[in-house]
Amino acid sequence: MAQQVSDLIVERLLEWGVDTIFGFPGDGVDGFFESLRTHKDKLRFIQVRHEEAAAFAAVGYAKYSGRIGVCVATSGPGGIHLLNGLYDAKCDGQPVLAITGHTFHDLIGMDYQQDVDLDKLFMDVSVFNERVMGPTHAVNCVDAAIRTAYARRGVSHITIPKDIQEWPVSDKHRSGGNVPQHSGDWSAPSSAHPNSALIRKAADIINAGSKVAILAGRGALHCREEVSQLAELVGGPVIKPLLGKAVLPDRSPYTTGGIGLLGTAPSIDVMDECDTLIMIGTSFPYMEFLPKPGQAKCVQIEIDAARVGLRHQVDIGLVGDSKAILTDLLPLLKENKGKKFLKTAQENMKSWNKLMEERGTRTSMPLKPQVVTHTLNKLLDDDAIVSSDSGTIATWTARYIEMRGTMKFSLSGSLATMANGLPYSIGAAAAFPGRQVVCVVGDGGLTMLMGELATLVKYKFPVKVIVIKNNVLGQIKWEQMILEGNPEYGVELQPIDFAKVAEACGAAGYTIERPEDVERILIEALRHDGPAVIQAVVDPNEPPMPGKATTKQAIKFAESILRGQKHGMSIIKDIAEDKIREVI
Ligand SMILES: Cc1ncc(C[n+]2csc(CCOP(=O)(O)OP(=O)(O)O)c2C)c(N)n1
Repeated sequence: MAQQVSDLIVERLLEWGVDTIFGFPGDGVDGFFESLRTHKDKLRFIQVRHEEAAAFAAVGYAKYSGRIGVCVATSGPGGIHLLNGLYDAKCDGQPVLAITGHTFHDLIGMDYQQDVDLDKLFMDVSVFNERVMGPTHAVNCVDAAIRTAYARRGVSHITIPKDIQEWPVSDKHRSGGNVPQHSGDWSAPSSAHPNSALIRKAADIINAGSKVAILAGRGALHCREEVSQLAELVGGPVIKPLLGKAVLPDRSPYTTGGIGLLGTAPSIDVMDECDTLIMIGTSFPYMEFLPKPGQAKCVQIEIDAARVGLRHQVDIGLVGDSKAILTDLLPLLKENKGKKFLKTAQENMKSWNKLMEERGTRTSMPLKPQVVTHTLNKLLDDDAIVSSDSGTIATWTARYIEMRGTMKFSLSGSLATMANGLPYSIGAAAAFPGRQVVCVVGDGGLTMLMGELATLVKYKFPVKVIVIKNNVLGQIKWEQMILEGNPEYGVELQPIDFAKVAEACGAAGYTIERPEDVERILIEALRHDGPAVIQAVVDPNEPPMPGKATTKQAIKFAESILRGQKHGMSIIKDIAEDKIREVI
């Protein structure tokens, strides 16, 4: 039975089905933590080592489970630390609730200890953002926060002044208009549905196309069957932006895999040649990889009307749930008999997969990062949950970790932040005990939130952290060279022995240095009954080559070498070797 305001909040969270909350304590949330303590049998608190990780863990939890992720932080600095993770939720449209403390209610604005108006600070990041004013406001705030986070797929924030958290439950100051128990704990799924005339028009456009391309993002993750049927009917290859990597298995005959700099060459060909584009649940940002304006007719299926036409001109926009819309659309589509466009894409994928296999099985030293992810892929369970950080690791993961079975995959999509990979895995392990949880991270990204290795140990989360150790901020090194034409600067990292760090935290630590050891050590580490860090010491000069390098990129690269890029000849040798292997 609720005694204080915080109890009302915790009990309402329980009524909404919240079972886990990630966070870090502080005097600004002492009252709330007392309620967490008295409800600990029903609501699990996962203590992380940095509030940013709490927010990322909540995003990972939301992304993988589809349920709201919840995090808590103290007033002032704790709340400020949450922000990057909350922006990740905002940018990738995930329902996350952040609960923070504020200073005493009657000292707000008086420069008192930790007097940061987090509700003002969080205005941009949140879709719902309120100060809890007392016991009769608390439940209304929780209900509105959770409903809004689900409905608008974003961040809700409630901040509770330190003393109000401990105010006794009472109706004494209830306002006349605030009818007791008027607020409901029910979130309605979106019921928007386009009318049948629009769906007919969309079908006509698709039926008139002879080279149909399908771009299926995170909004299509729940319609694998419908997307496969669509691809089969229209003979259209499916391209998957990274957040939609699990829409289809990577070896499905219908997909050409990823898009963008870390995508595949066959996807580039499909986009270059298509005459019709069907976009499903995607706001993939890099428009230069989409068909050129005027090249293709476009049907966009999208839950958020405001995003229709955001990246590409649209002939018909169908707003609503993609599964429901595809179910209505499929019976109206004519079968493309020859399926020539799809067959060509399938042939191209054979060559691409062969090339990836070549690059992933090199036995030369230094060890190539692709050899690690290529081998890891073969060893993963068919229901593994894999997270990646931003960096060259995203390229190695995108290209080598193949979705199959019920595997799930994510990374920080639109925000593209570093350091999310390990905390996403904490969220995944909390949501899915018993499933294999793995993250592939860079040495730069891991160092940012390395304390979370201790969190894995504390909660016995058997997460396997694969750190691709190149002692450099690899992605930026290559961007400086290939996109800017500059020699690398400010990107070298002081080497760290991550296996020893893991051991110091109480996890297992493994080191891989030679290609011939990769499989054996990965098998041993994956079998380890607990958290483990596997550091793979790799070639820092292995470039994350785009699916098709452009002349401009080659010129910029040459410029960087001429302007003094270190190890220029060794990099050229690596690239030349890759090219030679492509042609022989
Ligand atoms: C928080 C944050 N800071 C900086 C960046 C810019 N950035 C993107 S990738 C990257 C390098 C990542 O290095 P590392 O984790 O070592 O992975 P690698 O690229 O070497 O595989 C940087 C600095 C970012 N995306 N996020």
